[in-house]
Amino acid sequence: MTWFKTISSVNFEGLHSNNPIAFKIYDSKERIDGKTMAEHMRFAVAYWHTFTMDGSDPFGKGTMMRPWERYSGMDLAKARLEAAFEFFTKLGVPYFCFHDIDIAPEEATLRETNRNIDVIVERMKDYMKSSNMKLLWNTANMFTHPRFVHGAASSNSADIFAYSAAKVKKGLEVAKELGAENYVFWGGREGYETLLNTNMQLELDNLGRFFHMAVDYAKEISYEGQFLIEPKPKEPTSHQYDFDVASGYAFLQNYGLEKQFKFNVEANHATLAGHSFEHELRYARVHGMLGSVDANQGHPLLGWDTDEFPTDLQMTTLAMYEILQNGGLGSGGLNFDAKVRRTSFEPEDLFRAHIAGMDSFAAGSRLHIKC
Ligand code: XLS
Ligand code: CA
Ligand code: CA
Repeated sequence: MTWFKTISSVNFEGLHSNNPIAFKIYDSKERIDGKTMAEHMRFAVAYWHTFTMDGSDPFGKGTMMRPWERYSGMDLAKARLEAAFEFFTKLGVPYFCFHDIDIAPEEATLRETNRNIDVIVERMKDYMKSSNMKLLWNTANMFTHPRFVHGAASSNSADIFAYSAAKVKKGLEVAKELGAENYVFWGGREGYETLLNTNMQLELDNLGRFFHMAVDYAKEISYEGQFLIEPKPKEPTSHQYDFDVASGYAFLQNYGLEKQFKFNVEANHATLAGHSFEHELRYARVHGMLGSVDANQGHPLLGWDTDEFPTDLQMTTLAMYEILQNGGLGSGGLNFDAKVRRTSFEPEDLFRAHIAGMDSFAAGSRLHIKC
């Protein structure tokens, strides 16, 4: 089935073009400094924001009725997968990223959920082969289900620690199966609301143990992708343990994990921490810890995680300076952890938003590479 009927493919047309469904600056094949633009940027689409979210916010229901949502359960997962690969191919990005339960429905037991994941992963492998798409990273969602109310690895329940470990075990197997170039840990609910009911020492020790278990299991199954921690200072908890790159780096050193991990730096999380995006990138870079980037932006007037598509050219320019000084992102890339606003409910808006983000980063890099 064709899901995006009004779009054929997005091409580079240059600055003179008035076509909203065309790149004005990003030319994937243009070679600059020995690399194509596609190789410099390594763009990735985030499965969750682009294919699973419906535009709901704390004040209102979803506004986006995606055509694949006429299905449910595994039929929905299969339709969404087909739509996703059509989108990737038409947009012309080389990578994508997902959480386990973005791609397959969660069931009452982990065994059943994993069975669903296996079915989708098998299909995904075929789509990846025929489209040449690659997986930048996958991760486990350990924050949506009520069982994660007190966190996952830092939960006060041993059962939840074990459940989370089993989810990551599966995630690493999927990463190996699909050749994921990185595996991401974003802290989810690893944090606290008040110290009065929190054993911080134990929670941090458990987090450290959890990461060591993941590293050991990757070794056991010969998964060689790069482990990444994605810092965020707050939201959902008031105090997230991976506050920013500096505190995350101190944590990794304290638990003897600094050689196994790098950072996935998100622009909006930098803003929430009271830093600039380029500060977080620089801090990671000068410590040899810059692994990948969640390329979005926060709203300058709002204090929460708005995950907007990046269109601030000053920000993309300063970010690309850090990335180029770093010699590129290695196995990392620029992942659009960004969502269209709830007023942009037409499927075509997904293309417009990604084009704006890709052109903005291309503009940011051009300034440095050309001069
Ligand atoms: C949430 C995070 C999340 C991670 C992946 O704020 O940005 O989306 O990137 O779990
Ligand atoms: Ca975010
Ligand atoms: Ca993110």
